[in-house]
Order: sequence, then structure tokens, then C-alpha cells
Amino acid sequence: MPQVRHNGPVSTDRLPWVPAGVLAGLAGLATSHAAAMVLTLRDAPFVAVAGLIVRLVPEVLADRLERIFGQGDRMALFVVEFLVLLAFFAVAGQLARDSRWKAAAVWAFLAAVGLVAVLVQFGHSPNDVAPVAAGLMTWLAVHAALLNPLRVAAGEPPLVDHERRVFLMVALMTTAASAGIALAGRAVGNARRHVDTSRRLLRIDGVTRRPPPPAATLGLPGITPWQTTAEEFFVADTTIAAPTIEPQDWRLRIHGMVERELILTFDALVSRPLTESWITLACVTNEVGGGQVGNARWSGVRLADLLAEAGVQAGADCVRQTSHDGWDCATPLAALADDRDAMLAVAMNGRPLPIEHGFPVRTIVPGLFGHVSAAKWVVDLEVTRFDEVETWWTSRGWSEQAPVRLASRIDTPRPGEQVPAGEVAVGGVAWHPHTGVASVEVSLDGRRWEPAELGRVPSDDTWVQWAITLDVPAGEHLVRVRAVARDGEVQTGVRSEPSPDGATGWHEVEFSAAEA
Ligand SMILES: Nc1nc2c(c(=O)[nH]1)N[C@H]1C(S)=C(S)[C@@H](COP(=O)(O)O)O[C@H]1N2
Ligand SMILES: [Mo]
Repeated sequence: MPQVRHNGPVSTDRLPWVPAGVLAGLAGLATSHAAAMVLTLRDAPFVAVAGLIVRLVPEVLADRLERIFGQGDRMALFVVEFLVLLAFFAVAGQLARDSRWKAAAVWAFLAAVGLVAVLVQFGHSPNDVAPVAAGLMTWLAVHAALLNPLRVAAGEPPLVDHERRVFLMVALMTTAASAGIALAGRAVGNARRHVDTSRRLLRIDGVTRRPPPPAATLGLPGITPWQTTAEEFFVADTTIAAPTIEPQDWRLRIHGMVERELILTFDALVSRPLTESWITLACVTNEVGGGQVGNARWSGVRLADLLAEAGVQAGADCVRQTSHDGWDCATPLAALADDRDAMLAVAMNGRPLPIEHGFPVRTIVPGLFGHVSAAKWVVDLEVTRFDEVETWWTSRGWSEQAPVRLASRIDTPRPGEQVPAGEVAVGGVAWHPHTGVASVEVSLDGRRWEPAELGRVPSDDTWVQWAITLDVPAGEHLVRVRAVARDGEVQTGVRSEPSPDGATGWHEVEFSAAEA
């Protein structure tokens, strides 16, 4: 039987309700982003929501957070968040078919989530609400504008060409306008670019650039360079977008169990005497053989001096450090007040800190893992007691007193590499910051440990390069390394996971040697 053709009102199903919602949604997202860039230095609501998701991640995931949030994973989080938003936009669009109010409820809900995310950010200001408001207004206005032709059409025969054209026009104009606003926003107020410029122009008296001491480098190709460049230095943090802080806006408050509270501006900080030293920084999540460790020359102001000036009260045993992004850690007071070079660092390898490494000021404490000491973008130091604080990582089960463990790594040969049989140079790095590495030993195919040659380093706070030439017959081989610390500790071969206080075990590399 042939279909009967109706001439009555078109089924409203066939109207582009969903595209209208999606379009309005994208427009609102763009205006909120643009407003955030123009008005504030803070994250746009979209980014703030991603930050909120990270905060709310279940405890089970927490000990893997650092590895989850490599750059690629941040991108993945953004993509997922974007897709979820698109779904909400589509739902708003579809609901508008029943009633405008239902659609408005969806927009209001999304705005509320954005508002919460923005307001739980550390140190938010009233300004931060504006981008959310801009987004909500855009959603409501653009959606209403797009709905008009649809509502007309709903009671009528199929959209005539004229009405289709109107819809298309509105759609195109909206898209163009939002793209325009977003681009303008970028051009006007990209906070990161501004801070990048301030950073490049910043000259700090007393910061010097020095090449590594020649004796620290053994000259064996394939070993990690003794000095890690800023570009090669690992990045480990829980932020979604690195905080962008102008030096002139930076303040540090030292308070809590002190005689005198101190508030320091950036200028006040860098007008103090600077200390400079080579220090190896390691992350507790580093696996045996992993790359979450680096060695740089840091310049900054000694924390022991600042704490002495503030006057630490009896009974205090730690300093709770808080970063601009709200991340915090508690550092044993002893490590900050003894004679080691624990500092508020303002420069890395002779240049102002890179933004992702904590610009303008971060803490560096020789000998402690980063999660209890190396606060980036640090803005608050509270002298307190361990039994009074819960911090980001320690509340998730990672160790509280966290000396960097004795460790060693083989850099060459690489796993699976094929080398000519005969004399094979094996080398890598070993570290036990603030204790020092006394010797490094290598074992081929489970035979006896043989001592490697070590680079000569300026202090016990840095890693050492090691190298050894082995006589290797043709065939498959396994080489392993262990270090001995200056305090007599021999690196254990017992394998353990990074959690809670750092991985243990010897690094082993399988390679093959072929007859020339
Ligand atoms: N604000 C902030 N500071 C932080 C972190 C963080 O997540 N947020 N991570 C810490 C950890 S776990 C480590 S290992 C070091 C890494 O410093 P880097 O990224 O400069 O290598 O920073 C520490 N400082
Ligand atoms: Mo870390």
C-alpha cells in the first residue's frame, strides 16, 4: 500500500532541535572561555571543571594520578569532558521541543557545575564568576533565538526554504560570532603569553649561569646528560593548566607557629642573598629505571634563613606548603632548617623558572621526594605539626617523611639493543640526594659485581654518572646495576612498587652482542 501523505503540521521530530541545542551550547562555551581570558588570570570554567573532576577522582585512582596526568592524559580528560558537554547540549536541544523551561533547566545546571568548579579553586575572586555568567547568558539567548524559527515551524507544514535559510543564517552568524569572540579573547588576554613575556624579560640579580663541572661528565655517549635542561626535565603535577602568576602579583605568607608572620613580595624575596646549587629532584612515583628524576642548578633564597627570621615556635615539626593552584604538601621542618640548601627557588639552570616548573617561585629541598617538598607556584608556608595536617599526596597513602631512595639506572645499552661483541661500554646515572653515592657496581649475566667509574660531582645533593667497559661475548645478555651510598647502604635487589615511599630493586637491561 502506498504511504498516505499528510498535509497537516509536520512531525516536530523532523526539526533540527538537537543541532540548535549544540550550537547554543558551543556558543556559550566560547563566550565563557573568551570572558575568562579577558577578565581573569584564572582557568576558564571548562578547565576548572576538569580540575574539579581530578579532585573528585576516587581514592583508588589517586596513587596513579601523576602517571595518569601526563600531557596526553590531560588532553584525553578535556576530550571526554567536551563530549559529555556535547551530550548535555543535545539533551537541552531536544528538551526544548517540549518546553523552553526544561532546556533552560539544563543550561542552569551546567552553569551551576561551572560555578562550583570555579569557586572551589584556591584563592578565587568575584571576577571568576563572570565567565560562567557570560556562558549562561549566551546559552539562553542564542538558544532562544534559534528556537523561534523552529517553534514557528512546529505548528506548520515542513520548513519552507525561507525558514530554512533563516535558521542557517542564525546558525552561521552565531558560529562566526563565537569564533570571533574566542579569537579576540585570545588575542587580548592570553594570560600565559603575558606571563611568558614577563618571564623572558625578567632579570634577577645574583642568578648566574654556569656550565656543569667538567669532571661530572664521563663522556660516554648514551648516558643521560649530567645537567638536565628545562625542556628535558620531567614534569609531575596535578594541575590541568599550569598557574600563570605575574611576579608583581606574587606574595608569600609565612605564618602559623611563628613569632612574626612574614609576607614577601617577589622583589623583596629576590633582594635577599641568593644561594645557588646543583640539586637532583626525584618523584616518588618513579619506577625502577624510570625518568622521573632530573638534575639542575637552582638559585633561590634559603628557607632556613626565612624561618629563623619568622621565629619557629617550639613543638612545630613541619611546614605546610600551599601552591597557587591549591595543591599542598607538608615538609619536615628539620629538612628546611638544617644546613642543606633548601630554598625558595626562582631560577633553574640560570634562568627564571619555566612556568610548568613553578614560575615565579617554587621550593626545592635536597634529599626529599617532590611530593613532600618541591611545591611549585608556592604562595603559603604554614609552620605547623604533622598531626594537624592532611595533604594532597599523604592523604592518599604516600609517605610523609620521604627521603629520596638510593637508586641507579642503566642508560646504555638500551633494552633490546644489539651491540658488537667484545668491549661494551655500559653506563647510566645513580642518585641518593643529600647522602651521596659512594660507588656503583655492575653485574653481567648474574656474575660478580664489578665497580664502575664515577663522575666527580660538586656535592652529595646530585646524581652521578657511572660507566664501565665489560668484555661481552656474542649472545643474549642481562646487565644489572646497584649503587652503594656514602652511609654504607647497599641498594637492595628486592623489588617494590613506588607506593608508598619509592620503588626499590635493581635496574636490569637485556641486550644482545653480535660477532663483528
Ligand atoms: N603545585 C604543585 N606543586 C607540585 C606538584 C603538584 O602537583 N602541584 N607535584 C609535586 C611532585 S609530586 C613532584 S615530583 C615535583 C615535580 O617537579 P617538576 O614538575 O618541576 O619536575 O613537584 C611537586 N610540586
Ligand atoms: Mo612526585
